[in-house]
Amino acid sequence: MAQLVKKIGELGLHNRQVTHLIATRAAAASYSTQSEKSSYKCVILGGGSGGCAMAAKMTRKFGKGNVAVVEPHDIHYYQAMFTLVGSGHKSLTQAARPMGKSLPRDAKWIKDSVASVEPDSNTVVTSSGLKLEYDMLIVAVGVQLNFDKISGSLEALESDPRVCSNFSANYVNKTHKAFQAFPKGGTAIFTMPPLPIKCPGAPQKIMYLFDDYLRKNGLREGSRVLYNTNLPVIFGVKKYADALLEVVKQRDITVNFQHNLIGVDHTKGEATFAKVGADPVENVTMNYDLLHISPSMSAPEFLKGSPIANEAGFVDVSKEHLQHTKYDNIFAIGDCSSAPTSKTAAAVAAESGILSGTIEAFLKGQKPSGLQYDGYTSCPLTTKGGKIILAEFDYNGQPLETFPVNQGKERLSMWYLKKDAMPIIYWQMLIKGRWHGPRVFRKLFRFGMGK
Ligand code: FAD
Ligand code: UQ1
Repeated sequence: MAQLVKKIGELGLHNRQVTHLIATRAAAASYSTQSEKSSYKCVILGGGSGGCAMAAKMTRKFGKGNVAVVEPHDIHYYQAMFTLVGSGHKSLTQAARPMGKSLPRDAKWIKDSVASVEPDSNTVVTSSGLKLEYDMLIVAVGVQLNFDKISGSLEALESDPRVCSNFSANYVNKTHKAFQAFPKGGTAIFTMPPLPIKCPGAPQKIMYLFDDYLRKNGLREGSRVLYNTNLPVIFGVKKYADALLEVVKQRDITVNFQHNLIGVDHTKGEATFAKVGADPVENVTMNYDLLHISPSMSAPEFLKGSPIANEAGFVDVSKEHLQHTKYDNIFAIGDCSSAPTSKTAAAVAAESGILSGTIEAFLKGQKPSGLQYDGYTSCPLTTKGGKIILAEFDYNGQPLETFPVNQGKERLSMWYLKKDAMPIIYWQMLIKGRWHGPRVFRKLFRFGMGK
């Protein structure tokens, strides 16, 4: 309970929500002592976007007591809102819900973390030593943040008010404070690590909102805004890359391609970057007055080297149906899967619809034959307060836009879609397993023609 109170302090929750959170936590705790059962029809690993969506679907299918979710955290975060939390347009409280309220009531929440998966004996082992047997397993554990790969970054995030990161619930609240403390004429650096990461647009979305903040507060003149990216391009899809290159030009933002953040010295206010591909090795050190860090990411540690992972550590599933390539009763959804899409909640939504069909086929003893996942993913690029370029594309990097307008243009309508409509869709539909992405609308707007 002491830990919960600390968490509440960190989050700055209101009294009503605190009472509610404690009540939910208590209910969930008694839930997990209710039964000794350790064998389930369906075990789901992770209670994030994909885990909640599939838990809702599987509970509706198999009924109470047949689905277990292993998830160590008390709070579920709607991480896609973190960009607007960092920019000060939303609060962290608005992006948080108690885990017990995010998971379906009829699923059993096992508040523990997964230590290993033993697919040959259909068993999951948790950190506390619990052994769970499953008929089918859905892996939805997301990615881990590797701040430890950037020397000095964690110390800087802990103790330097100029250093922030929208990628972590622990540090996202520092971002807007760092905006407010930024001195006119200073230098702000936004970093982009090697892929894969979740929401690869997020490292630059917050930069545009910062630039907008400076302009609105008369602080932009004489100040420098830098985007230091490990990549050789600003975005992976040409249509949106062209639009974003125009945005950085108009806003006088300096883009340093192939610069990978390797170290931070917060005592000197310095960030060091390795020049990617330089031979001999070449590093460059820059001063900062604000540093927004996007860390590199990988599959969670327990997956790396596990029998269900590929060489990179991601769950090895077919990219069309999300079923394991070797174990028919294992499936993956979201950021931890090997599906080579851009990792987003929008992708999770589309994948959840596909996975339902795959699981139906599996339960009938058949190979999946229905709709195939085309890699649909979406990235709402906040180019300023009130404007968004809504990137939507498939596995081949081909635009797959929902609306019958050019989404490569900055639009106010898409801002409202992200700020006001998406949270409703997320909380009321996606995590309840009732949102499979905007495919039906895309079809509708095109009178059933096209993809
Ligand atoms: P997650 O939602 O991260 O959930 C993984 C869960 O697994 C977590 O609850 C974790 O605690 C749990 N877990 C981890 N390890 C273990 C273990 N060993 N045992 C048990 N449980 C474990 N997406 C969009 O579509 N649009 C956006 O605009 C957007 N913007 C973003 C901006 C930011 C700053 C960030 C950080 C993300 C953004 N995303 C966006 C991406 C989106 O949030 C993720 O792609 C999505 O949450 C992936 O869902 P998931 O279920 O795979 O992983
Ligand atoms: C989406 O489906 C989704 O999942 C809920 C997001 O994550 C929060 C998104 O950011 C976006 C843009 C979509 C796509 C939805 C539409 C209506 C284009």
